[in-house]
Amino acid sequence: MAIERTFSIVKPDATRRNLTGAIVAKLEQAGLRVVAQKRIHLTKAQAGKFYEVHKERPFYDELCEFMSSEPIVVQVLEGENAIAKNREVMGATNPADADAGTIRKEYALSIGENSVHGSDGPDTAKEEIAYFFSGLEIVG
Ligand code: RTP
Ligand code: MG
Repeated sequence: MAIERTFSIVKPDATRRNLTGAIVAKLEQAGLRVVAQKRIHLTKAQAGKFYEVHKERPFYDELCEFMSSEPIVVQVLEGENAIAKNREVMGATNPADADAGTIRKEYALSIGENSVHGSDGPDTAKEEIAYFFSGLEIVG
């Protein structure tokens, strides 16, 4: 199995409730390694660019407001099968549908304020990592 990298965000609902450490612990326990990490506060325009793929969806404006409302923690995770593994630990988008033990089941407040983001494939992982980190900031 190849070692992969994926992009992860601890969203504002989680940073606000002081859950960053608890969420990172779950990712680490699943075998993912944090190889880059920083705390930032996005502008609405920066959030809009990140979520551009959703710009026609009814929740787009609300999502961009939310993601720029308070600081977030952005990170690069590395490990075997990291993209799928991260999505597995995160759980379903809607916490009501998420499996027991997943981050969203334990911590998410709603389908919108759902505590974490994770890349959904190799191409988006690469793009999203490059949007937030320079090569020098990623230390494997
Ligand atoms: P993410 O991109 O954040 O990792 O989440 P995801 O793949 O599980 O979900 P996606 O369909 O890509 O949606 C991106 C984010 O938009 C918000 N959302 N709100 N109000 C709604 O119906 C709704 N649906 C999605 C969530 O914050 C979701 O994570
Ligand atoms: Mg997504």
